[in-house]
Amino acid sequence: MLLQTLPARHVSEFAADVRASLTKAGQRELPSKYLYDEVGSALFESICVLPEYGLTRADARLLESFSGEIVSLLPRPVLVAEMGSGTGKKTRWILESLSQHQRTFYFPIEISPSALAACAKELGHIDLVSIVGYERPYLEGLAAAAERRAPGEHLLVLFLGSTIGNFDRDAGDEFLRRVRAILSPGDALLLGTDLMKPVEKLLLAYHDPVGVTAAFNLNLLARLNRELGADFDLGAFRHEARWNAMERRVEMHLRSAQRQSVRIRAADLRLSLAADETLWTESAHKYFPGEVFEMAARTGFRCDAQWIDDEWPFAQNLLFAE
Ligand code: AVJ
Repeated sequence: MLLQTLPARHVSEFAADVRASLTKAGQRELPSKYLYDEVGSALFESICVLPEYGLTRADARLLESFSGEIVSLLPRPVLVAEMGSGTGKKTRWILESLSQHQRTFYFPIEISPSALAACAKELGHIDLVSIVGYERPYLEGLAAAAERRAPGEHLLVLFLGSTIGNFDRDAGDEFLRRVRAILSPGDALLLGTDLMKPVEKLLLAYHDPVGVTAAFNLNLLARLNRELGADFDLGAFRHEARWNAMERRVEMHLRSAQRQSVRIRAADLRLSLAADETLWTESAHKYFPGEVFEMAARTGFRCDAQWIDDEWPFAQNLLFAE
């Protein structure tokens, strides 16, 4: 795989993001994208095989069963760009179906270098598929991939695994509009969305009894210690998964078990945390099937098809840029 990298983004950007989200008024936050360093990405891969976390298997089942049908609905020739490819395991089905019709360029876009390397290894040997990876933020990578398109070639953008669920609903709309602005009419977006299900089931998916999700969440503090010279005592924080019924999302928090003070050297910050105060680290929004058609219509797309898993409510949605 050819790897397109930008000059290493500076620690200072990470430090500035952390500082801004920890010092904003009201609920303190940490940006969820920083959960995925090498350790975090490995822990996320483990989450995906937990019996309580059915999301990734549902996503993969739908792609395995319907990639032929999905591909048959696409204009060709088509280039494939994937935002947040992870290890690329689920994408094999789409690339194999496509390569029955055409030679295919695949552009995985991933901020985690370890995930991108795994992706190259996983998908690097499919006949008639060429990979160029972009270690960049999603929209920058997508713009770069779109530039590689020759006249008459379309783009299929993959945004799988319900990563859209990390965004608040308004921010999700805004993100889809930005994706749309990079696309041309007739280009496709395959969007994976985790659907509403009973709350007990959702909470178990984000608070598994083995503690893998707790480790994934706490690793963010360990990362701040490693990379920003912070002194978080991981034993003084508890993982928490909360259902926010108003927003229809699971929120992950880290709850401070006691009054404590933490220093984050590279962010030039000293934090005083009250007992029971939380740091909000991630959101996972859940959708109704019909909601996706409305999201598409609001953001310059048309949703032409939707496939829903029978075992774990999850939808693949095929959108076209209008
Ligand atoms: C990768 C963002 C889709 O929200 O379900 C899993 C991340 N966090 N368990 C999700 C996650 C805790 C996951 N996404």
